[in-house]
Amino acid sequence: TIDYSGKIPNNVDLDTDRRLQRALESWQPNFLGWWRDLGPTVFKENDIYLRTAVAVGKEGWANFDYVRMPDYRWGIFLAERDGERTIAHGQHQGEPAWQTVPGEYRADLRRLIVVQGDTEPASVEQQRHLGRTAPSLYDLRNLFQVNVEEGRHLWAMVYLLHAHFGRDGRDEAEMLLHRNSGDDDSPRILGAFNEPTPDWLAFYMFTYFTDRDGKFQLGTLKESAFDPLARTCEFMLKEEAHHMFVGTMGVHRVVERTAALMKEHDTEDILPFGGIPLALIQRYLNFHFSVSMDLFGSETSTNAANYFSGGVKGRWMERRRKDDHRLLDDFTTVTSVRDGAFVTDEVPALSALNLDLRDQYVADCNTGVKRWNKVLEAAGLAHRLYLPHEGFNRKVGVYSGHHVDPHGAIIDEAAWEARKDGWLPSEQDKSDVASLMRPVYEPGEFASWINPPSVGINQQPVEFPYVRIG
Ligand code: BYC
Ligand code: FE
Ligand code: FE
Ligand code: FE
Repeated sequence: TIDYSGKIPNNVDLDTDRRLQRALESWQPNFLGWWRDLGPTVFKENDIYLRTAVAVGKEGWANFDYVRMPDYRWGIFLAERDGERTIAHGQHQGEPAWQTVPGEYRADLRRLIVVQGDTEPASVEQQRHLGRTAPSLYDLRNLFQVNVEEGRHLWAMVYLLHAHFGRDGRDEAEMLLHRNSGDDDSPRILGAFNEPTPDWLAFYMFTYFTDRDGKFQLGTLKESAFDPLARTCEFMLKEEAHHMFVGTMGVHRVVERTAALMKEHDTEDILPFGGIPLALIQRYLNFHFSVSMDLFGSETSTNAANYFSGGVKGRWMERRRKDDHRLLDDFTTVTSVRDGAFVTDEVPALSALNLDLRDQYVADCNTGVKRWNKVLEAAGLAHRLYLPHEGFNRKVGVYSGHHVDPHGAIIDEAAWEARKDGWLPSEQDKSDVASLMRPVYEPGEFASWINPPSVGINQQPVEFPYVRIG
């Protein structure tokens, strides 16, 4: 269970380490200042129906109640320690998991924790204006739930930096609040986290595709030989499940509404009837999928090989894999573009672990697309959504520097420039979506472009006042 008696809720016995406690307590006001300045711009004083972690076990870890966001109890929650845990992969396979950071892996671990930590506040910054235009109180509450949990994920990484990386760790923790999404001078580290999230369609796509990168990266860090990191990520993944839900069901409800309007008016052009056209949804999907694919790094990466061999990062579902978990003699194939054509090369499996993870991610992304297409099918429509080709709109890895259309045709610069507005959200698309983004803040009412959910949060009715207005 979690100790809520001190300034910082935790289940790591923070009160037994005064130095660490003081260091974190002096970082806390910086965090709160950042939340005030760069967190949600509206509803700062309202009661929001939020869940807070009360324990980390399988059953009943969350408590739901009204809370004002600045009073949210952000804290440090690690999954329970398994004293027997051994390292599952790499050259230290079978050895006990590390409770402290080995000097040899200090730089790698610090880098991974910093990159992970950087994404969490970035997403809060990206989403800070969305409270002005939510399609319902239910959705507004879900936005804020995601925001406070991303804030807590920052705490999770800051704890590791303070507890295990000394002076450097404290400096890195400061920098996590200093870099800001889209900032000209000190932007966030990874590309997708400097893109704006201007509207609610972008928000659902972001939580579907970009939070899902989080799910998969956390899944690999959950396998880390560094046990405190593994345990932190294990608990973060429980919170992450709700972020996946927000994305999957958000897009689902938009598609339901779109399908209904297409049938009712017998046209694809449903914008005049207050709906989001399917072709526009596809362009948003194309964008968010492709920038999220970039988050996996290069297909072949010596960083990734070293992380795996050293033990600092595993693979998705490492312990369920049926190989030797060392991969020293294994090969795999990587596709790239050469002389205007796709080619496939054999490479050491160790070098292609970013691709291994990305392929798992793509398979998972497809589950939602199938689900959304069932909505279209049930409505008797022939249209379908799809994931664009893996080479489409890529800035990182083997496809960067080439142009591939969503269907997988390699095209030249001129063709790309001429046609990209049909594949990616255009300025017109963004202003069309913006024109629909009017707040709907009566309990149980929903904007014209989205269906209500079938059930509410925590068994409350859909018309429950999830945010108390006025
Ligand atoms: N943008 O060797 P490579 C989440 C850099 S999301 C800019 O292929 P590696 C969340 C790379 O840093 C999960 N730069 O890279 C979601 C490297 O730079 P250096 C976040 C990029 O290391 C929603 C160089 O290019 N967690 O939690 O194999 C809301 C060479 O690349 C990008 C993690 O990412 C990019 N997209 O793989 C809230 C886990 N991609 O070293 C939260 C930790 C690559 O040459 N991170 N570069 O200066 C990692 O495991 C790895 O750093 C990466 C990159 C997978 C990101
Ligand atoms: Fe997160
Ligand atoms: Fe998330
Ligand atoms: Fe070693």
